[in-house]
Amino acid sequence: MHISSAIFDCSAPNLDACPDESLPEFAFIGRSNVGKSSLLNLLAGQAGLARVSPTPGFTKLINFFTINHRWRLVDLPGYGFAEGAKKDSARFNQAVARYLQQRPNLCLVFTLLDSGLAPQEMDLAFVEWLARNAVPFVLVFTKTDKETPAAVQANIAAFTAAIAGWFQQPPAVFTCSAAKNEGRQELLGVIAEAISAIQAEEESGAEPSGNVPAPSRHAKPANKKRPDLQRPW
Ligand SMILES: Nc1nc2c(ncn2[C@@H]2O[C@H](COP(=O)(O)OP(=O)(O)OP(=O)(O)O)[C@@H](O)[C@H]2O)c(=O)[nH]1
Ligand SMILES: [Mg+2]
Repeated sequence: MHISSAIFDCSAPNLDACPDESLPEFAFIGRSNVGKSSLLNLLAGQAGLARVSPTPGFTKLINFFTINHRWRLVDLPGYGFAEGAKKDSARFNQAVARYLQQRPNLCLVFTLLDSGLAPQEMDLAFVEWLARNAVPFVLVFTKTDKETPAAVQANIAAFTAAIAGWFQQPPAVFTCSAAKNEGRQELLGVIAEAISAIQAEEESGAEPSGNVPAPSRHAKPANKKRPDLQRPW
């Protein structure tokens, strides 16, 4: 897919402040410092679009970027950042949870995991929460340039084994390195496929198949409130 324009839209502190629901959205989530903003920039092809920082907890608002005037990338605040005002951190987490549970035009979530780490409790708990809340997502293992391929594969295998029992159909798995410009085409391909599926759906007027990562939530009415299951983060 060719990216012809990438424009910062707005930053929202909560769901009510998010922009209109007219465009399909692809959101990045994961622990603080895992590389969400860096991956967003890699996909957009614009190094300084989303702010990147070595300081964990840097992205504090829900940031929207419109791509090709047709769809959006959404940079979410990371979870697992303990410092700072507890109250603020809880508020942001609640905003992220509401965005993930209720945003009707959220098409797909890229859940980022550090490829250099064995499965982390918080990531496992977060993926379980996504599964329980029927949020469509894929896994993206980041920073592969920092590890040997064997170590990356071992960490991926351990994580996918740990979550296997929660899914009839396990989530798709990708790897990336923003530092080495790797993974861009594969992930843009996922987005292109999802957008094509939305177009096909709209043209046929048919109900979506509902298989993850099909864009099953696009263009549905905003009545999606599911039971407020306990958030692990
Ligand atoms: N070696 C390497 N470093 C990376 C990569 N991606 C990101 N980083 C570094 O990791 C740090 C965090 O990157 P960000 O993109 O800001 O991470 P984030 O997940 O958006 O962080 P928060 O907004 O704080 O939650 C920065 O110092 C980046 O330069 C990568 O692929 N390889
Ligand atoms: Mg960030």
